[in-house]
Amino acid sequence: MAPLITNIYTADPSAHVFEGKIYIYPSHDRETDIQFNDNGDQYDMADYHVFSTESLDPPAPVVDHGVVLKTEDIPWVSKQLWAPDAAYKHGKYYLYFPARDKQGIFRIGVAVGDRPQGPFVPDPEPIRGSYSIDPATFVDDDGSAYMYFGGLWGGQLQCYQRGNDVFDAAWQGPKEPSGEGVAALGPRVAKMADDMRQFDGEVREVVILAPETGKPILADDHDRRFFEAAWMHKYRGKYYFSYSTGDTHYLCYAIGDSPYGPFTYGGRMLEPVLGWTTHHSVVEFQGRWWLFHHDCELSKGVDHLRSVKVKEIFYDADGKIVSEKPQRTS
Ligand code: FUB
Repeated sequence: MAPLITNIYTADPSAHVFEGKIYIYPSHDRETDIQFNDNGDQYDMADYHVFSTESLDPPAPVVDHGVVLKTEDIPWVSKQLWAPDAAYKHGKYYLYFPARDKQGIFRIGVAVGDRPQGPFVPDPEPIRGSYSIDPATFVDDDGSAYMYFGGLWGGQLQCYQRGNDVFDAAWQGPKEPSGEGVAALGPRVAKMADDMRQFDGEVREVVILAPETGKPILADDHDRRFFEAAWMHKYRGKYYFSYSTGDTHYLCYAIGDSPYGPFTYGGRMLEPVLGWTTHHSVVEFQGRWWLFHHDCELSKGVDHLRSVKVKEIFYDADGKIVSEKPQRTS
């Protein structure tokens, strides 16, 4: 499958349907001399572009709307503009992004625009109470909005085991809890305030249950535990929380009845691709479902130079995500 975007390196695609088109909000990967490490220092991105297309099948040209936000414009940011997302509410578009603050701690910021392609004006401070990486914002049918976030190792989620307000520096780096019977750390969710620029209430931990035990997935279960790259979509009234397993390189999903969870592990959506990271979004467009993701084929395997791709996905009669269109017998 050919990359969708080839004029620059892009990763972590968050796709949305706005104004009848697909808009893609990716990270903008760039060349660097920083060597690969498990803290992710080589992902040294400094700006965001927005892309759009009118059709995925048949494919239409993908328009690069250019730089919509950059490090120098954001007063609180020191470096590393990682995986963004976008949302629409009350006539405004919101670009959410994680970055390191001047103390080197990841926070999540918001920038506001009038059009889906930007430009976006950043708030001068990060969202109060935000931390870690990979924001994914989901606006439910009743207009309530939620942000899912978090990422292990370089993403610093493991630094908050003592509470949302306590950054434990001893856990920095490629570390996470482990041990027999220890539950995996969950991603986080917060309801968004009506202005979409702050959290409305507490940050909660999301629980992902193992179907065979009905208990939280364990920390040592690296094939299924949450690592990073949260996404939420709704299919036939059920909430599908999807994510990357990081060091085992799967994209998985879990299904629940509430945007807060709990979610029960449902399976894999994508097997490992070329490159260490895997990250995605799921969107319905023109009556079909699409998985946006990235790999390193265009850069011939350079981990920090990724390219966005898209493939169609399907649901079977039980609501499981499958990669081939199920045969209908009736
Ligand atoms: O692009 C930088 C980081 O790599 C993202 O925040 C993670 O999800 C992983 O894709």
